[in-house]
Amino acid sequence: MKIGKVESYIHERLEKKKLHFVLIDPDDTSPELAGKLSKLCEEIGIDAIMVGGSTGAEGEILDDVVKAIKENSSLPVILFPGSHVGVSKYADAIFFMSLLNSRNPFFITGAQALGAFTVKKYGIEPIPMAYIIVEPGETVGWVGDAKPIPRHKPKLAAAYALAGQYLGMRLVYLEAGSGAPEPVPPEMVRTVKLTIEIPLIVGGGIKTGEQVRELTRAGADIIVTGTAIESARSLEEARKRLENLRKGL
Ligand code: 1GP
Repeated sequence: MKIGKVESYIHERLEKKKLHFVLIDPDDTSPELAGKLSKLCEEIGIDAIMVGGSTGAEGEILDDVVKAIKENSSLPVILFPGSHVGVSKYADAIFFMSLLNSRNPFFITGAQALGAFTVKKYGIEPIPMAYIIVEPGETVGWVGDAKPIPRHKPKLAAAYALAGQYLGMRLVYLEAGSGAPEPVPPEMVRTVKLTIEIPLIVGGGIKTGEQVRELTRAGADIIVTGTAIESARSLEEARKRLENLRKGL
């Protein structure tokens, strides 16, 4: 499978710097707000917008949010699906991800099989990604029936990440879960980064520039934040929070 436009864009940018993606969950964000947030993201230098969630991110609700983002910014929109229903024809790419440490085969290969023809029909660029859930895992850990990696067991995370790379996946995503009290431990990020040769994405519970600094220094190539701006009460507050996070890049 050849590398598509969005994946090339990610690689080109990674040659120069660490990246910051913002996650928008259509279940909590109206299309109008998503449009405004995406404009803000582009203004302050966010590299891509991810769209998805564990619950409710499907059908018209998903389509309307993706359309609003596309109308308001030129950033790539990458789907971050909770299952086969998280596909929208308006997106540029999809993290074609497998929850490697799920106990339920549906989240490892089942949803992927159910969604594959939809991705092909719509011509969305698939980017194969190993998705690994770390404690506490939050909603996605529960919904995805994960056996979350214990926070003090970095080698277990590295073993899954390397398995993902050897299975042909081209990105690894370490996920503490949206809204987690603490992000993935930097020590775990360091161990995984030393083990794999593909880009490492880290998300879940990242709230401060200091945490971003620790994680990028430990080896995270791409940082994902969602709640930080989702919970902001105004666009101004969202801007401030994003700018603070970006100081750590
Ligand atoms: C969740 O990693 C992302 O999938 C973002 O998490 O909402 O905690 O930033 P937050």
